[in-house]
This record gives sequence, C-alpha cells and structure tokens, in this order.
Amino acid sequence: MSAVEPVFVYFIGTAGSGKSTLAASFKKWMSLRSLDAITVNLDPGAEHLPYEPDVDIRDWISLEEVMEMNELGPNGAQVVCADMIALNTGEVQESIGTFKPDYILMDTPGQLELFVFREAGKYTIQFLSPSNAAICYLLDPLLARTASGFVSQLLLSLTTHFRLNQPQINVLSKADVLAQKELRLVQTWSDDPDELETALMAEQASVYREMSEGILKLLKDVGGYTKLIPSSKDKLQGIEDIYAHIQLQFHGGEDITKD
Ligand SMILES: Nc1nc2c(ncn2[C@@H]2O[C@H](COP(=O)(O)OP(=O)(O)OP(=O)(O)O)[C@@H](O)[C@H]2O)c(=O)[nH]1
Ligand SMILES: [Mg+2]
Repeated sequence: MSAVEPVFVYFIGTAGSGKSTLAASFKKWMSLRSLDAITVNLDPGAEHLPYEPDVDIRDWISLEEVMEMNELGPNGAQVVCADMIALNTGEVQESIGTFKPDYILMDTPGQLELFVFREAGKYTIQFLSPSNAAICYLLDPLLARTASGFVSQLLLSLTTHFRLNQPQINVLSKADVLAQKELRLVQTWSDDPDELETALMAEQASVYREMSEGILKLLKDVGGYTKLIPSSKDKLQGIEDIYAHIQLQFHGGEDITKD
C-alpha cells in the first residue's frame, strides 16, 4: 500500500498515437521494478487493448448499446459516451479505490477532441484527481516529422494544456518508426526553437508557413515550447524518463522503487 497520494497519469493524444500501448508499456515497466500501478481504460469504444485493465469504463458504458439505442453512428455515439464517462466517475472512483497503487494509468478515448474539448474530460480529471493529475501528451511521429507538422502538433499539445490546466509532459511516441536521421532532426527541433524556426524558413513560402511562424512565436511566448521525450514500445524506451519527470513534479524526484 502506498503512503503517499497516488498519481493519475492521463495518456492523451490524437487517434492511434499510441496511448493504450504506452499505458501498457508504463505498467510493464513499473511491474518490472515492483512498483504498484493500475490501468484504467476510459475508452468505451476500445475493441482490443494491449493490457488487461484493472478498471474498465466498458463495465458501465457500451459504445454499441449507445449506437443502437440512439440510432447513432460510431462518432456520434462517442460524443454521447464522452458525457456518460463524466456521469460514471463515481463508479470509476469507487472501483479505483479498491486498489492502493502509487500510479493510476488512465488510457483515454481514441478521439482527443472528445476528452480535451468537451467539459466531461476536464470534469473527470478534476473529480478523480484534483491535485494529483499528470498529462502525458503523445505526439504522433508521422505528423511531427516536418517543421510545420511539428509546430501544429505542439499547438495541439498547448491547446490540451490550456484546456485541462494540469502538469503536462510531451512525449514523441512510436519513436522507432522514424529513421535515425528523422528522429535526430525532430529532437534538434525539440531542444532548440531556433533550429525549428530555421527549418520552417526553409519550407516553401506560403500563408501556411507564415502561420506556422506565428504559432511558433506564440508557443515561445506562452511557454508552450517544451522538450519531447522520445518513447517506443521497443525496449520500453523513454518510460524511465517519463517516470522521472512525473516523480520530480509530485515527489521532488524521489524514487519510490521498492527494494
Ligand atoms: N512501431 C510502433 N508501433 C506502435 C508503438 N506504439 C503503438 N504502436 C502501434 O500503433 C497502433 C495504435 O496504437 P494504440 O496504442 O492502440 O494507439 P491509441 O492512441 O491507443 O489508439 P486509439 O485509442 O484507437 O486512438 C497499434 O498498431 C500499435 O501497435 C510503438 O512504440 N512503436
Ligand atoms: Mg487506445
């Protein structure tokens, strides 16, 4: 049993960015170190999960049932489900309360906009974890390997931070799908906004490029420019770094690894 308040880590990112896989990798990494973590699936539409959830929103909400009962397609039903998640936070909290973990790994629904832009996501985070939530924001590498693509992904991350107002870590997920050269380039941009600006200037002149430059300036001005942690399911790459960042935020960097 943990003596300190558990940390809720919310994995958030665009559809298919690797949220469920990262939640599974994180849990595996923690188990290998005898750290207590549980996984919570908040995606009522999840068909296959790469982990066995300890708490599963599908016990209370079925996407298929919502589709049938409301004669909705999968996207419309997901909107209804997003609000239903908020209505079931009491049950989720009770179920989480039967465990006493150090970390609670929250796998969020596929569509980022449902969790980030609708009030239900914010409500859920505040209800379950008013002072102990960390957002692990996943950038999809295939959308971030051009300078303007990288800027647009950072903007989405900043928007998430702006909406949810919680400590946030940016992760470059599936880093293994990038060629070494591409990965190095993206890391250079992540380390130094001036390098990113230079790469932007090298793109073809267009209104879009001008917008990207304006957005980059905004990101620098409001502090939305943060370093990325590359991560991959291969060899559980990056998990230790993510864990260290979260520990620093909540426990002053103390390692809770048990001997
Ligand atoms: N190569 C590689 N593939 C990955 C990695 N992480 C996830 N994937 C693959 O990317 C696809 C999507 O991964 P998920 O973990 O389901 O992504 P998600 O964000 O949970 O997806 P949704 O919930 O449907 O939005 C799957 O085919 C995964 O196997 C990784 O680190 N490397
Ligand atoms: Mg998923």
